[in-house]
Amino acid sequence: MRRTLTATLLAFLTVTAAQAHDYKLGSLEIKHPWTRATPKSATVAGGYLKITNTGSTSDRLTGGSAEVARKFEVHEMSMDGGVMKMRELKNGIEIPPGATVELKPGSYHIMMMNLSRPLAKGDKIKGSLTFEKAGKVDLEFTVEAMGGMPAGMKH
Ligand SMILES: [Cu+2]
Repeated sequence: MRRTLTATLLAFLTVTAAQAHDYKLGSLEIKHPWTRATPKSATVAGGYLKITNTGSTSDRLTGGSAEVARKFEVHEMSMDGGVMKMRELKNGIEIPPGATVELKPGSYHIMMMNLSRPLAKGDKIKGSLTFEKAGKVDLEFTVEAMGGMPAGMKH
C-alpha cells in the first residue's frame, strides 16, 4: 500500500514538473523554453523551444526578449554548400495551424545577443516571445548544460 502511494506521488510530481514549464497563449502551446550555459567570454546564446498551433489560422513567431540579452533575434540555420550558416528571419517563423515547430540546435532558434552576463546551468532566464497575431507571452528559459556549437557556426 505504502509503496503504491509513493509511486503514485512520484508520478504526480513528475507530471507537475513537466507541465510547469509549458506556456499557453491563445491557441499556441509553448513547451520547454531552454538555453545553454555559456563560457565567460560568450556574447550570444541560443534559445530553443517547441510551439504547437492548435488553432485554425497561421501565426508567426516574430521576436521576443530575454533579461540577459540586449538583442533578441529569430534565426535559421541551414547547410549551404557544406557549410552551416545562420541568418536572421526578419519575418519570423511561421507556425501553421495544426503544426508543431521546434526551435532546436542546428535548425530554427532564438539568438540572444550582447549578453550582459554568462548563463549558468540551472539558472532561469526571464523573457518573452512575440507573435504576429497572438501577441506577447512571458516565460522563462531554463539554462541547461554547456554544449558544443556545431562546427562552422558563425554570426
Ligand atoms: Cu543564430
